[in-house]
Order: sequence, then C-alpha cells, then structure tokens
Amino acid sequence: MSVLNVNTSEEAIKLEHVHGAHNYHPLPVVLTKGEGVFVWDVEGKKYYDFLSAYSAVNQGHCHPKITKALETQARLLTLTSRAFHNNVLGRYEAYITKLFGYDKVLPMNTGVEGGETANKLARKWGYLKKGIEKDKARIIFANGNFWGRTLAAISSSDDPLSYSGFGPFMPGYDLIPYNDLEALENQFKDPNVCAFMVEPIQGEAGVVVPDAGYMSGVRTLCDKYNVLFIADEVQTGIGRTGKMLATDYEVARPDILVLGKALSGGVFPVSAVLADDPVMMCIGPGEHGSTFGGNPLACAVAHAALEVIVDENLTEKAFHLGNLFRDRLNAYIQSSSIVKLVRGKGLLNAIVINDSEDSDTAWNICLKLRDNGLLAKPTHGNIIRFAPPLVMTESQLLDCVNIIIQTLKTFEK
Ligand code: IF1
Repeated sequence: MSVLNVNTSEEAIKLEHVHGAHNYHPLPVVLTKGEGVFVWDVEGKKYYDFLSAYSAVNQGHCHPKITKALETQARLLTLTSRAFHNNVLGRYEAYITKLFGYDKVLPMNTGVEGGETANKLARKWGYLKKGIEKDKARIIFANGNFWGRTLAAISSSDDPLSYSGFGPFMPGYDLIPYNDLEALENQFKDPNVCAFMVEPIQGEAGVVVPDAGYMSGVRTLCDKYNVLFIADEVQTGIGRTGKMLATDYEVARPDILVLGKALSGGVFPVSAVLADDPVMMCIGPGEHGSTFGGNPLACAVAHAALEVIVDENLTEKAFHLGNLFRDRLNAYIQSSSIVKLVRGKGLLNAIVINDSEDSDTAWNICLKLRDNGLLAKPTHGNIIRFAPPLVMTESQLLDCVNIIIQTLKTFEK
C-alpha cells in the first residue's frame, strides 16, 4: 500500500476521522514542524505554541541538545529491558536524584504510570511501615484532580467525562475539596490513610492555584498523622511554574514526587517517581516495573532535557515572563467584559471567560487565536490555558500578549 500523501490539512483531518479513534476533539489545525516556540501547519502557516503539549515542551520544540541526545543514543542502544543493566540508567538516576534531592528514582514512561507507581508505593509503605491492615489502605485525592486515564486514575476523578461508563472503580480512594486543610485533617484521623496525592496547581481543572500556605499545610498534616505527601508535578514540574517544582514555593517537600511530560522535553515518553529509601525500598525485585521503564533512550533524552532546564535558566525565565504575562493581562481585564480573571504561576496560566461553562465562547476565541497565529485550547468550558515553552523571549511574549488581547477585543460586547 503506498504511503498516503498528506498535502493538505483537510486530507490529514479526514484520514484521522476515518481511521483513528474519536477520543479527542482537536482544534482544526494540522502541524508538521516545530522549532522552539513555533509550530507550522501543513500549509506553511506559522504559529506561537501557547499550549506546549500541555507543558511537555517546556524546553521548546525539537530542542537541539535533546534531539541530539536522542539521535546519538538511538544509534547505540535503545532498549535492554531491566532484565540486564545498561551504561545509561545509573548515570541518569544519579543525576536526577541529586537534582531533586531524593535517595532514589523509579523510572517509568507516562505520567499516569508515574501516578500508579506512587499509589502502589504508598499502599505498600502503608502496610509495611504504618501497619495498616491488609487491603485497608486509603489514598485521599482532591476534587478537580487529573492524573491520567487509567482505571485507577479515573477512580479518583470527580469529572464525569473522565469516569462515566468505565466502572467499577478502584476501592480505597476518596475525595475532598481542593485547598481545604480542615477537610484533609479530618480524613487523616483515619489511621488507614496512607497518602494524599495532589497537584500543587491543578492543571486540567483550569490552572487552579491554591491559597498560600496550602502546600506547607499539607506537609505539616502529613507529618502530624504519618501520611505520605504525593505531589503530582507532571504538569507543574520542571520549571513550568517559575520554580523547579511548584512545591518549591513553600516548605512542602513531597514524600513521593511524580514527574513526566517536560522530563523529556516532549521528545519521548518519560516519567519518574522519586522518594527516599524508607519509602522506595518498600518495593522489591519483581514487584513493579515496565518493559520500557528506564530504557537507555529515555534516560539519555531525560538527562539532556533536565540539563537544558538548568543550563538555560528556564525556571527563572518562567518566573519573570509569567509575572509580565499576568501583569499585562490584568491591565487589560480592568476594561474587559469578556475576561473575568487571569491566574497562574510562572508560565502556567489561564484566563476565565465571562460566560457559562457550556458556552462555546472559549472555543471560538481559540479558533480566532489560531487565525491570528497563536495556538491555545480551552480546558473546561470557559477557561483557556496559556502555557508557552519556557524558552520564549520577552519580546515574543509581548507579541503573544498583543495577539491575545487584540483577539479578545473582537469578542468584547
Ligand atoms: C490527555 C488533560 C492536561 C497531568 C497531570 C498526570 C498526567 C497528566 C497533572 C498523566 C496528563 C495530559 C493528558 C492529556 C492532556 C493533558 C491534560 F487535559 F488531560 F488534563 F495536561 F491537563 N498528572 N495530562 O496533567 O500523564 O499519562 O498523559 O503522560 O489525556 O488528553 P500522561
């Protein structure tokens, strides 16, 4: 069968519609090239990428250092399985555990596998170290959480779009309101609670930033009740919020840290779970793993991707550019009837549109942004997430602010 030529966006979309599952509703744009903060469509139109593949491309599209690491390792050794050692894994493990300050790392592939691994570690720790009765361990999550699409992940979801039609669900999972330390403490009084898994800023919920003191409050309560603090930093980590980790904004060191997405700069599926020995050593040989977990190619890519964050000071850049972004948007909002507010930290931001959740205003704004050369996508209904690559320059950011504001003005009543 000849390789089907895809010469137009329309042809590409049609092929996806006919031959692909309909589990997404993408913005109608067909991308063929990415470089830094820019992407190009099949017709050659250039766009600012203001989604960064949901914060997986913090380092910019096809970063040369990361793609070089991929190409070099791809010619040497891509996969050994963990049945044997290789010369790349240990070097990467030493680097990432030193960078984030943990005793050990358990390498996986996708963010949700990282979350699953963290949940298994916490339950095992609960039985071995906290003395919880067999099969009684409970993990607490916050309303509005999103940590992936597996049956465990959707079992902890309060979003019907995530869980409807997929039951029965994982037992031992319970939900409390986000940003509510009193509700959390009430749950912790049950000695069967082994962990609280939470995003420092809730991404999919619409970039929901909790009150100052929430993360440090979680840390304090976890210490008080001997509960593990699992931080899901798959979206907020790796410099995105203006700190290496969003939990770095407070005294809130997680017991288990879950990383993904930008851990590879968007070049390869790589995730990681970091913890100290008293937790990590609760899982022994043969009790957990993955065919591709810790493969040489993933380790080489992730090592380079992390070095880019450090060497190019992308965390500090995200901090300053994020403040500039919110300052400019807030100035506009003073006179806007269409935008209620802007919120976020670093370069993880969102605007809330002054319309009902089920209106298509946010979608229409994103279509217009696309026409004006900037790609973004609504999260829930009336919220548009803005998350450009952290390598953006100040002048590019101001150019994007101008595109966003000029576009929003066409929707003002
Ligand atoms: C999709 C959302 C974002 C995540 C956090 C774990 C994971 C994710 C905080 C799982 C993944 C992705 C999944 C992707 C779209 C995107 C997403 F809209 F789905 F919710 F970013 F907000 N923790 N988020 O955000 O990581 O297994 O996907 O590697 O499913 O459409 P993964």
